[in-house]
Amino acid sequence: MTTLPLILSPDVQAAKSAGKAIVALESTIITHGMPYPQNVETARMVEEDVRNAGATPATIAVLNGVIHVGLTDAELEDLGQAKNVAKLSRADMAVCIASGGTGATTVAATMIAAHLAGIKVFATGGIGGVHRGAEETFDISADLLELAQTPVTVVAAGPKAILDIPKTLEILETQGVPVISYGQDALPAFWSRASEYTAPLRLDSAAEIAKAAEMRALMGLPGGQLIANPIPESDEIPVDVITPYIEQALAESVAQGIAAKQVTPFLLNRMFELTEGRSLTANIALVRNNARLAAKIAHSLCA
Ligand code: PSU
Ligand code: MN
Repeated sequence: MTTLPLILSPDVQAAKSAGKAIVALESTIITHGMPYPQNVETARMVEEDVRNAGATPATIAVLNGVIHVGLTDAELEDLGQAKNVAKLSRADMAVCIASGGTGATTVAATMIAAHLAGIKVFATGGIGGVHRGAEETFDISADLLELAQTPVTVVAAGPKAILDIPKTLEILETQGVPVISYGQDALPAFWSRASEYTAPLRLDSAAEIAKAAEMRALMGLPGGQLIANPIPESDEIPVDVITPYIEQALAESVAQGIAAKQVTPFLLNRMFELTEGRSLTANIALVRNNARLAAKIAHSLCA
């Protein structure tokens, strides 16, 4: 019988053995979510943010058929520069590993790897969700179903604003996923602090978020929680400013027949071009903000 090829970096292994706070980080945001070199710079800053908050960062990727939990600086740099890296989700992760491939992990795949490594908290930018036009395309991110079955608390700035937010909330509710807005009633909308929708749930401290995760486990309920953490005010792009760009990027993706795994990277890249880099600056700020909150939650879970 083959064993699972899973390697924890020395830092992550040490933190785990000592029962210290660890925050998982994904790699698709590096390979498919941001251009080089800002992708690698951001990945490094986010790791540093987690360290400054007293926790250990564990960036996750599949490299040559091995799940790596915690990457070296050289591995981060290589991933950030690599072209044509696979974008892995629940459906294709095992095939990639079995065939010795290399791939970046999405929210779904990062949750799977984090859980295998015993990590309970994960920070990202925005989760995937129900795409606009899903009633025709059926394009619904596997991130949503992963949240329903894998016990990891995911800190994001809400669903990405390119998505159909009410439909995304409906699926999460059907799947029994708690969607918890942090410190406000409104559901955050990625680049903007507030969407026009009220979040189903609200908590105001990392300790309460940790307690809710523990309660879910005590009840034997599978799945994680989605923490929607609003982008800091100084970094946000207001809804009325960002909306026309979203509409344009979406119209172009439809006109060009962009589908499946290409949709989200295409839209994020077009938003970067249309906003002349402003969407990227906001994206970087929100990921860092999420990493800081995730570190606090990880601490509370250790206490
Ligand atoms: N957050 C970001 N940028 C990203 C992503 C998240 O700020 O690029 C990635 C995550 O990996 C997420 C993926 O899982 O986008 C969603 O892809 P899809 O819509 O194809 O499921
Ligand atoms: Mn999709």
